[in-house]
Amino acid sequence: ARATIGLTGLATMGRNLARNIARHDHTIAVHNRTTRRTTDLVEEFGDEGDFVACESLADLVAAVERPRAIVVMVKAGEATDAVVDELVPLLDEGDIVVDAGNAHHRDTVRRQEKLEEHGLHFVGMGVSGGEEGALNGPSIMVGGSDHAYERLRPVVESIAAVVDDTPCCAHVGPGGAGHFVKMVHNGIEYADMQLIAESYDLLRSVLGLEPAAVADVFEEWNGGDLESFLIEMTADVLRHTDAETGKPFVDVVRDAAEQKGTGRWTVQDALDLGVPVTGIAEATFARSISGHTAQRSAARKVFATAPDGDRAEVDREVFVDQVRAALYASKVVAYAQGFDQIAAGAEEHEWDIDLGEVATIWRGGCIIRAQFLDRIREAYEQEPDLTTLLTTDYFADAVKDGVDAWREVVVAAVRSGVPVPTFSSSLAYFDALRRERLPAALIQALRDDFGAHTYERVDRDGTFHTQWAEPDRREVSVTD
Ligand code: NBP
Repeated sequence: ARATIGLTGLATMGRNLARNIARHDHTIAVHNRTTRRTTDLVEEFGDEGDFVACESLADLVAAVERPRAIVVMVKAGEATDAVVDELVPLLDEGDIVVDAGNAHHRDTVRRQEKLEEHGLHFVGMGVSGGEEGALNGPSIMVGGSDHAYERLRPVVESIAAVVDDTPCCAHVGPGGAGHFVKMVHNGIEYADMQLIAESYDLLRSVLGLEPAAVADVFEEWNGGDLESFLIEMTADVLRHTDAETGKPFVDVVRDAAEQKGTGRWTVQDALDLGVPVTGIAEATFARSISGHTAQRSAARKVFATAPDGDRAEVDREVFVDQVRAALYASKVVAYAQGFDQIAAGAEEHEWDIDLGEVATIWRGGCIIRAQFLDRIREAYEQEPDLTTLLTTDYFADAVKDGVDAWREVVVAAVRSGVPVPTFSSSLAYFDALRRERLPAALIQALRDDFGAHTYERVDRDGTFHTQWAEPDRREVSVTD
């Protein structure tokens, strides 16, 4: 055995991750179910590092130094189970299986428990940054035992993206913590992209700007607080022209967004945890609406003649800046909600996740990398048990400065018939949080009326029920 680490699953992600590992001077044993992928990798990129090509999983296991670390990078779900089941009898006590795919954290916990019975460690490793990140430095979120992380650390730290001399990888916690944090990362990515898409739609539909002009706006925004990989990429994509038709590329792409499921998982998980991640939820539903082509076409037929609303009369320069401020404020809300979910998940599963560290490792490598994350890191460094990011000085100022613009933009969107679900729901969340009294009081009263669900009072402790059906509607205390 001479390899430091083994990796099975050499499709797009696995192949690039293997090359990244080899380029950092670790001997890596590689394997794929279809051997062709293994031989192709070694033929094409063998000179990048020290690869040990293996034809079978047994060969792979035999090639790695003990305690072994075997990375599995296959299609999430059944394929992962199949590979893990095949690996288990080949391994020895103390060996480590690392699932680097996008698994659900509950599956990770299940696999961990199963492997524990065999004296094996199972690590759920979230890898963000897509194909390019896997090759040149992803953001890596590791979940599993301390022992397993110590074994993996030299490899993981060397292949991760680096920001300010800090590798973008961390042992975020035990159990499914790594895959959980990766899941919320993807949820935030949904919200971030939807906010960008709504901003683009507003600039185009309310101001009538062409995609190339919208690209100019995004490029300018990338020089300020909004500076991020996605904003930069938006400018680039909007400037791109379709080679075949000469039209703006964005106009030849079918407007039905796809989803592989991590956004949906995030929202489902948030519902279970009781965390209002409205930004992520609206972004997920917006993709879903876009894909409902039958409903969209039926509605277009019936409502074709309904007025779109009047295109709001706005000053171009003022409106562009208002959209920027609204985008930033909504983004603050979406991230604050995502971090709330991580905090709630950590508490629920007893994972003790350091939120500042999460912000730190998202600064590079991953899709949502942004300057903004430095501010989040600072906020959690100052106050690790922060109730909400929204109220820390920097973010509170951003929201206070932007709130008038935010309202103006939502009004202009509503008036112009442009759907901005994430802008408006983020604003609603902000307004709900800061409201002195919420109409939840009426909901409690109604629940007590139809279902005797009881209520609490603002003026004294205890739980009460009003006898609504009795003529005197007497209030009774139902406290023990
Ligand atoms: P895919 O998700 O397309 O999976 C293809 C790989 O799975 C191939 O190596 C294939 O082997 C193997 N495989 C399958 Br399918 N069924 C198998 C089985 N029963 N036994 C053994 N191997 C099996 O690859 P990917 O796009 O590289 O993604 C890998 C993982 O990384 C996924 O979990 C994905 O969610 C995650 N991820 C992807 C991205 C991204 O940007 N693509 C980003 C972050 C994370 P074969 O060659 O023999 O068919």
